[in-house]
Amino acid sequence: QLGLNTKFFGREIYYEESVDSTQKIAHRLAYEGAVEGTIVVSEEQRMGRGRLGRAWFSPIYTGIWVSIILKPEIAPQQAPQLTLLAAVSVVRGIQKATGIRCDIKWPNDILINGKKVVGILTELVAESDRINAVIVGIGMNVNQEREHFPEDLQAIATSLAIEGGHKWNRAAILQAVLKEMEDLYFDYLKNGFQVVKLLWESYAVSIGKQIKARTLTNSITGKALGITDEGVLLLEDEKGTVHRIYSADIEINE
Ligand code: BT5
Repeated sequence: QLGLNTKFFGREIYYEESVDSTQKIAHRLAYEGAVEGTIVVSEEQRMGRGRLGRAWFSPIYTGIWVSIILKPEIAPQQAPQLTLLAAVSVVRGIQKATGIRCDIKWPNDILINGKKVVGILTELVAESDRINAVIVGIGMNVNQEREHFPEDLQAIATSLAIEGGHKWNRAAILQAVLKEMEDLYFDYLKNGFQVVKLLWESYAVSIGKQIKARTLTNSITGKALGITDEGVLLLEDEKGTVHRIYSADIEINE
């Protein structure tokens, strides 16, 4: 019913009206042995989640709340690459479907005019050092008006309708994003991370800028040099020391 033009992504589709979180369902399906490319889409999430236990606002009929089950043969430390791959796919899919150009802020934010329009959450299903599945969750604000967002989000969040001036066909955007992601994913499995890395760098707004990275334990200010082949952010502080940032929230200062 989503009219997908992909071969593998969406081979199995779980389409729901309302769920706690599509991630939660995808985890269960992965545990039960779901095939690669299985997707879970819901019209609403009652407990949509972001990173580090944060909430993801997922109101009914206005967004695209989707989780994709992947089964790449990669090491756990390569998993951040899939977040970047998803980000590139989202930017390209949105551009194809709507003509709207988005930026990427490391690691998982998609922005338009500095406001967040898409969030990506990559979670692993792993046993000891082996990955059984990677669940990529994508939350896209499509048809919300500004007043649909809770007050605390109005200053930092936006939607494609707000930016584009009219509502969009959500299925068409999902199709475009999944098509980009499938193509890029199979290229990645075959040829490695380089193509994704180059594309990612071309959409990234944080690279070369002064940023502040807040990790769970501390905060480091410096210049974002780029990303490594594993998708780790390299940050050079005032003393010239280069830090490898695996997970953080980034504030761009310049
Ligand atoms: C993310 O987390 O950006 C990952 C969001 C992933 C959502 C998808 S939807 C499908 C799948 N199922 C789920 O349950 N989750 C995934 P993070 O970087 O931690 O950002 C979370 C922060 O973004 C919140 O603390 C808010 O400040 C802000 N936020 C919450 N909802 C938002 C929204 N709809 N639009 C923009 N910003 C939002």
